[in-house]
Amino acid sequence: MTEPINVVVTGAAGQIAYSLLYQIAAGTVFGPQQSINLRLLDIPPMMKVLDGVVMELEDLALPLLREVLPTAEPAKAFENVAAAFLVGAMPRKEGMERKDLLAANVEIFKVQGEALDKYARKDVRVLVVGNPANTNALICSHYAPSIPKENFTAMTRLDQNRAQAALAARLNVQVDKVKNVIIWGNHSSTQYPDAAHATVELSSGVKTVPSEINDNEWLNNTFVETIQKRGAAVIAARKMSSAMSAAKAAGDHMRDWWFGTKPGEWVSMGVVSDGSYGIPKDIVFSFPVTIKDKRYEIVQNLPINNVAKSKLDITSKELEEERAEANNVLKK
Ligand code: NAX
Repeated sequence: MTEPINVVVTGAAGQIAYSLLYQIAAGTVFGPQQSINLRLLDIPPMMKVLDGVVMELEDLALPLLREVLPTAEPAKAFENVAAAFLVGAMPRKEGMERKDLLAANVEIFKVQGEALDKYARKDVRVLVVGNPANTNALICSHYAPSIPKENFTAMTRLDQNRAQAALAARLNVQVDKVKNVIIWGNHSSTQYPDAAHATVELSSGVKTVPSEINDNEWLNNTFVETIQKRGAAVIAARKMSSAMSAAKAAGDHMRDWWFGTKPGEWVSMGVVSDGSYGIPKDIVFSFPVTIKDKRYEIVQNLPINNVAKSKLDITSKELEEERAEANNVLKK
């Protein structure tokens, strides 16, 4: 067993963290040989709830789990962390407009970016889950200039997993037979779930998903809208937002970042745009990436047709607007 690494989860008393912490402690994210010191950050009113989470973590009796530190102080939570799951965020309340939500979150992610800059390892891998995840990741990176901006990512893996599952259901195959579906853009209803490059493994060989489904109307409209609105559908049914599936996706994202993608496969992650596919630079945009040695590369040269191009424009425009609103807040 290797030396423990420090891993921070923010929003640790919340519902996504409740499922995520088990995965981290059980070894499904950082591997079965990697022992973990957990740092649990939440806000002062949640400290009692967090005590209960700590008790349950103890009661898991998992050998990989070493120290567990519940705290409301970013300076302690981010001390020497190798990986950060930034799950905690200000939720949208009734009557709140997007810019109010952004303003509240800009403040949170500024503080956490500064704490990462000061206390975390310089090679820390940061995954932002809390919404608006893409723009929160951008702000966080901005306030942590000593950490490479490539180390800040936003989660669109839940959208990818949803898309993969929807395609597998439509094709009536096991979910892992479908590969390389892409989520482009923002983790919001403007995201573009794109099955154009996806493949499916059938007994007759590997085929492209569009040729097997053979229904452009379904692929361009029904499928896209179903994935865009899936989060809202879960809320309508459960009266709470996705948590179990969000936590699984966060674990998937970090595990692939840590251990790499399989040959011929890519995954979608919100990363700082380098201008690939004509996307404006310096927004956190979800691209297909391959990962090796804990470094990702944006998959290049995928053909983008006019339908796709117009959808990429919509979601990048929204991210530029979010960035402008965040900058306005920061200037005040
Ligand atoms: P909960 O409301 O259950 O938990 C959030 C926790 O964060 C609370 O315990 C709260 O006290 C804490 N928190 C608030 N401000 C904090 C701060 N400054 N520092 C530390 N902790 C703080 O929400 P949950 O369902 O766990 O969702 C968490 C976030 O994930 C939300 O922003 C949600 O919108 C977002 N999601 C993102 C997804 C994605 O794919 N990127 C999908 C699922 C989810 O909707």
